[in-house]
Amino acid sequence: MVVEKKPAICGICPGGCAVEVTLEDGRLVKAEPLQGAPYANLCVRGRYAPEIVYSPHRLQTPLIRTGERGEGKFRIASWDEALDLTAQKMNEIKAKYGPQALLSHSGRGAFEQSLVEFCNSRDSVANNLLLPFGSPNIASTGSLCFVSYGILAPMANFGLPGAWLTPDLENSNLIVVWGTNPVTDSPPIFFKRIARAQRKKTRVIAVDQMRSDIAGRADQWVGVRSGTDGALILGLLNVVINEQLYNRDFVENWTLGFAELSDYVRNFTPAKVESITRVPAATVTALAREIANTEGVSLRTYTGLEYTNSGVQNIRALYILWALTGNLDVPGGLCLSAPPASPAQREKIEAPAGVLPIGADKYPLFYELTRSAHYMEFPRAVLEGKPYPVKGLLINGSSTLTSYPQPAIFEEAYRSLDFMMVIDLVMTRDALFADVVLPSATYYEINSYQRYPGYVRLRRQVIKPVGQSKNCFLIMAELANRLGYGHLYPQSEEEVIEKAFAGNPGLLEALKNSPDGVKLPYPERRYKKYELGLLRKDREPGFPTPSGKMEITSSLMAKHGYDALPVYTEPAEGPLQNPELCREFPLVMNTGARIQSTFRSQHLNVPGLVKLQEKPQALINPVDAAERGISSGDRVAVSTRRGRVFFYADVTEKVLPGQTEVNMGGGNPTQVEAWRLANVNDLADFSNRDPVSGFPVFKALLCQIEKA
Ligand SMILES: Nc1nc2c(c(=O)[nH]1)N[C@H]1C(S)=C(S)[C@@H](COP(=O)(O)OP(=O)(O)OC[C@H]3O[C@@H](n4cnc5c(=O)[nH]c(N)nc54)[C@H](O)[C@@H]3O)O[C@H]1N2
Ligand SMILES: Nc1nc2c(c(=O)[nH]1)N[C@H]1C(S)=C(S)[C@@H](COP(=O)(O)OP(=O)(O)OC[C@H]3O[C@@H](n4cnc5c(=O)[nH]c(N)nc54)[C@H](O)[C@@H]3O)O[C@H]1N2
Ligand code: SF4
Ligand SMILES: [Mo]
Repeated sequence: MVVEKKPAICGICPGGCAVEVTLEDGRLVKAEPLQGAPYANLCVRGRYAPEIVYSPHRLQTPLIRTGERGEGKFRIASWDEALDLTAQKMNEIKAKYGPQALLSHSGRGAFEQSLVEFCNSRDSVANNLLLPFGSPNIASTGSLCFVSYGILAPMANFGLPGAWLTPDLENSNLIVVWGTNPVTDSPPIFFKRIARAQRKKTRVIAVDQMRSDIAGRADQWVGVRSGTDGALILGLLNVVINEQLYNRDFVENWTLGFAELSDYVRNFTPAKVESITRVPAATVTALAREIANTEGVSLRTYTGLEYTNSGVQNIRALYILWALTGNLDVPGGLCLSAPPASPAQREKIEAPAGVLPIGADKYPLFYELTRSAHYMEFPRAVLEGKPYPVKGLLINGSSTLTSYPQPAIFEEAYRSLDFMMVIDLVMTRDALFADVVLPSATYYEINSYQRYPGYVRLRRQVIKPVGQSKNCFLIMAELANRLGYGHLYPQSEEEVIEKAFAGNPGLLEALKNSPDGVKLPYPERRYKKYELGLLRKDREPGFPTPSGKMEITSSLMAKHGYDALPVYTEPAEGPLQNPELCREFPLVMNTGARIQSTFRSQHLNVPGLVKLQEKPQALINPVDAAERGISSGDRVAVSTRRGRVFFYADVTEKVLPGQTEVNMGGGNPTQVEAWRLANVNDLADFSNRDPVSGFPVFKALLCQIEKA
């Protein structure tokens, strides 16, 4: 047996951790962290790489549907036949209904670096393949992830995307982690940095609806009712303004709308905030004082605040709190830094003129800033022909029927399509509805590259593609070829790499000779860039907003008819708005806080990982469990107005009394039974959305839990 060990990049998710792999006769048997290398990590999923890449559930060949949609009957096809059929059906739809009748959706399986750099639209993570075809309808998981916190809120406040906002954790005197659990980030870079700061005795506060991993490790956990962070933040602002703890110079010189904000927050007294958020009034006051009086407070937030009725506004309020307390772009604070530009040489791909993507009418700010279609509007387009009919769908690396609310509505749309194609590693529920299913290789099976902050590596193929699977970049490029515009995309892995470093050929040479990667010069950190003219294109001081100020009253929001102030809206389905409903469904329901062993719907068929948590859980406080005669491990029915799904109880003080956290990810056909039958999104609400982002309210709903 030939045993070989070599450095590699983990191929399980786009995190790009540096690993050392062991191969036995060319077969991957082990992945370990690459000792001493930058970005050496190995999360629990990465450790099970061999089981994941050689899973018996991997798709081996292209498939063409022979049964009814959803039935799961397919025949094996050749790549030529499957791709020819796809191109033919796309052209048929174009001839009959126009190119805009085709829509694409890309997801968490499609974030590999080369795809991101060559196939994504400039403004979002949506794949741009359909733009040259003539359709503006490129959608992605941006319709329910990242865009609120990463684009809409920071653009409205600062005129800058969230990629610019980087917490200066190393120099902080206080780190606040709000609505994110960096322990499950992939790779866990923020967690490592926070843990390092904790070893240096930096204080950490976590604001979370439950005692998450990071809250458990923090000095203080502020437990909040899901979806009410907006009220809490306005309460903190109330204290900061009343006690004049804000940074006067920043307010006077760099903000728009401070007077209106002062007026608005007057109602959010600590006592009132307690009644809304469950955070004791004394904690509200103390937290406000601590954030305002500590020099250098950094903030890390992510998805926890995105899924409530005023998600975008709440996140805006949070960033405003940081700026007003003097913690924006100062040592140890929330800094503003331009992400490094990519030297990749990609063709210019423009959106077709004259036709807007679906969703642009309902979510105009989302459209203006992402230039992509809103997938929450897909069922309306297919089933009602509004704003115009959509007849064809291409999905790459996404499991929409486990990730979108009320999947039955999406299934009905999929049944009504003229054509549907899915590219994935495994047979997803989506794929059951597709006419053509194409097998993707994992990132362990491809050649590419990975960029990190201050560092870059080549991704070298570790094993040959499993079965007939292919690099999904090349699948896209080949499809473009058949549609007559292959010249817009690199057509081989060599060409991908060549073009990725076209702006810096010396770097490519260096990379070829250094399997552990190359360190890049890292720009020196400069603070208060708004004073130095480093934020605006015209080099004038200020922010790149229409007023040049940080806009507390946002002109971008106002332009599209939204409140200019970061106003709080009570969850549409919550105990205060719906006391009637609350009698039947008394528990505040949160869904989808990450667990270590899965990545959204993925890996729930990998024995080693499933063993870590065999069943999908509903977390319930001992007080609520006792009232219902529920013990840990019991099978329980979780019901909402929309439906009833069975989970397994975890009785724990990690959740507050009256609240529950329900696992997300179940519902796919290849998963182990307990998970396959537990799609939490059957309980979510398709119509209940944040009107600015269009994101579903996944984390502020009402439910009942009963022993099954
Ligand atoms: N109720 C509730 N719903 C939620 C959430 C929640 O918190 N609560 N979270 C939301 C969030 S943040 C997100 S991002 C979405 C998840 O959005 P999705 O994109 O649907 O996420 P996954 O379930 O990870 O699906 C990714 C798919 O890509 C496939 N895949 C993996 N690697 C590759 C590859 O290399 N190539 C190809 N072609 N495919 C690959 C996987 O097999 C899997 O089927 O769910 C959202 N839904
Ligand atoms: N292992 C693993 N890693 C993943 C993923 C995965 O599925 N598994 N998913 C990936 C994806 S798609 C994404 S988008 C990122 C997301 O990364 P994160 O945003 O860090 O996601 P979570 O780990 O769920 O952390 C969100 C936290 O917000 C809390 N929360 C929920 N609702 C509220 C609320 O209303 N208020 C407050 N204050 N807190 C709230 C939850 O309890 C949870 O602790 O993670 C990525 N990394
Ligand atoms: S975070 Fe992603 S890239 Fe890193 S070890 Fe885990 S699965 Fe692999
Ligand atoms: Mo996500």
